Parts: sequence; C-alpha cells; structure tokens
Amino acid sequence: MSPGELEGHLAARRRVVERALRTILKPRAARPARLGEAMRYAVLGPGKRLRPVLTVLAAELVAGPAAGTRAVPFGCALELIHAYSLVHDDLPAMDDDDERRGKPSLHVAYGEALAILTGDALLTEAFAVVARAAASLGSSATAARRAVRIGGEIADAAGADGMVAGQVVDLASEGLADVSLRTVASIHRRKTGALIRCAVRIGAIAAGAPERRLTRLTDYGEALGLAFQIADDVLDATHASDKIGRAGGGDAARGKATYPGILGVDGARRRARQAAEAASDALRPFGSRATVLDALVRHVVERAT
Ligand code: GRG
Repeated sequence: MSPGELEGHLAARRRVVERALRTILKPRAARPARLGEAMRYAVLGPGKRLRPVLTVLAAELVAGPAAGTRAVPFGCALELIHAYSLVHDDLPAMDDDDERRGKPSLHVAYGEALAILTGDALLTEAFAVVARAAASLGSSATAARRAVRIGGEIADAAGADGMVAGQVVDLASEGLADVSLRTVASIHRRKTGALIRCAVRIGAIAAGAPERRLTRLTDYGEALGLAFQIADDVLDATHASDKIGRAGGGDAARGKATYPGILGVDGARRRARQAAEAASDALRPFGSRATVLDALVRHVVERAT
C-alpha cells in the first residue's frame, strides 16, 4: 500500500473520530466556559488521533465497517486520556514543555491550575464516554460484559500499573547515568505502549473478537507501541521537530533514558524495524484484510529512517 493510500484510510477514520470528539466536548450548561475551552484546546489541536484510529481499524478488521463505527466512542475515550497525559506531562513539575502540537502548551495558554484541572476533567470524562457508549454495543448481557471489560482495560492501561507507572519510573530515571535497556523498555511499554496496545484491544473487544484473534491483535499493538516509541525517540534525537510537533533534542537535554541513548541511533532504528516485523507477523492470520494496520506500522518506522 502506498503512503498516499494509507493516509487516505487514516484520514477517513480520523474525520469520524474528530466529529465524535467535537460532539463529546461541546459546551455544556453546567461546565465553566473556560474549562470547556481548555478541554477543547487540549484535545482538538492537530493530533494524529493514532489511538482512536487504531481502535476503529481493529474493530473493522474483526467485524466490518459497522463495528468500526460502534467502536468510535471507545477510541475517543482513549484520546481524551492521551490528551490529559500530554497536558500533565508538559507541566513545569514534569517535562516542563512550553509547546505542544506546534502551539503553546495548555499551562502556558491557560495557567497551571487550570491545566491540572483540565487533565483531571479529561480523564474523568473518558469514563463517562465509555459508560454512555456501552448502549451502542447492544442491550444483551454479552454487550454489557464487553463494555465493562473495555472500561477495565482502559483503566488498567492508563492507571498506576500502566501509563502513570511508566511516567513515574521515567521521571525517577531522569539524569541517572546507567539506565539499562530493560528499564527503558519497561518505561516505554507502560508510558506509551500501554495505551496503544489498549487502543487495539478495545476495538477488537467491542467487535466481539474471539480470544485467539484478540491475542494476535494484542501482539500487534505491543509491537506497534514499541516501534512508535523508538521512532519518537529517534526523531527527538535527530532533531526532527517538524515530525514530532515539539523541539527536538529535549530527551538528551533532560537526561532521559531512551533507545538511541543506549543503542545509538542506528541500533534504535534496527530495533524499531524488528518490532515492525513482529507486528506484521502478528497480523498474518488476518491475511489481506489487515493491510492498513500492516502499512501503518511500516509507516511509523519509516518516518524515523
Ligand atoms: C502525565 C500520567 C502522565 C503520563 C504522561 C505519554 C506520556 C505520559 C507523555 C508523553 C511524552 C512523550 C512526548 C512521549 C513520546 C511518545 C508520545 C506519546 C508522543 C505523543 O503522542 P502522539 O505522537 O501525539 O500520538 P499526537 O499529538 O499526534 O496525539
């Protein structure tokens, strides 16, 4: 599949996701206007929507286009959590970044207190979205079980054993001289990988994937998450600021533990390519129906080469 064809597939799903996000974030009577505005600023900027698009693609792969449409709100819930994580990550107490997605970070635009509260609101809203979307899976006991499972999967991926854990270990490792490859892998698996893996899984669960298919898609999501994070590290290390929406070189300046820091840029690229191969292997049972997911992981790695 050519890069143009892949972009066409992604853009179509991105449009549906953007529309749903705008509906989720429309002004509400009980919500302070400035909070609503800050939530929209955090979420509706020029992001790639990788996580919700993955959710939709995984659901489509398992059960066709209608299943993809039903999975949209679950993917949007993950995008709200992703946006909250970026807002909090940019805060002075964390990575202290003034820019995100080519714009002032939320705390620069709205102040630190509102940035913290916007993150809180987005995280909470994510679970409200899951609860409201549960009905879209149907009224059967099976549908209810799937919706509850999706809520649990999102909580596990985002919480104290997932993304938050990764962030805690990442901050604790900053500036340390000899962080092992194993620690870097564990930080990345939780900090970035957990939400990406979860995005694929909840799409598959919403669509009713049999467990053996879910296992393969989980393997895909894990390998994609790894490839994505290594590619981001490489782009940061090679100062490709146009591709990452922030100034490059930040990881090294902060003494962050990264793949290029340990393996060198070429070694990191090799590791990313291996992860992409593993992701492609996991898709094999789906045959030609999985060409978009396959092209996506290849594209993630090629961006960094
Ligand atoms: C604050 C609990 C807490 C967690 C923060 C994910 C994260 C954890 C911080 C982000 C730090 C960072 C820049 C990681 C590199 C990989 C990454 C997640 C990049 C941003 O995701 P994209 O590229 O962003 O999907 P867009 O803007 O396209 O949505």
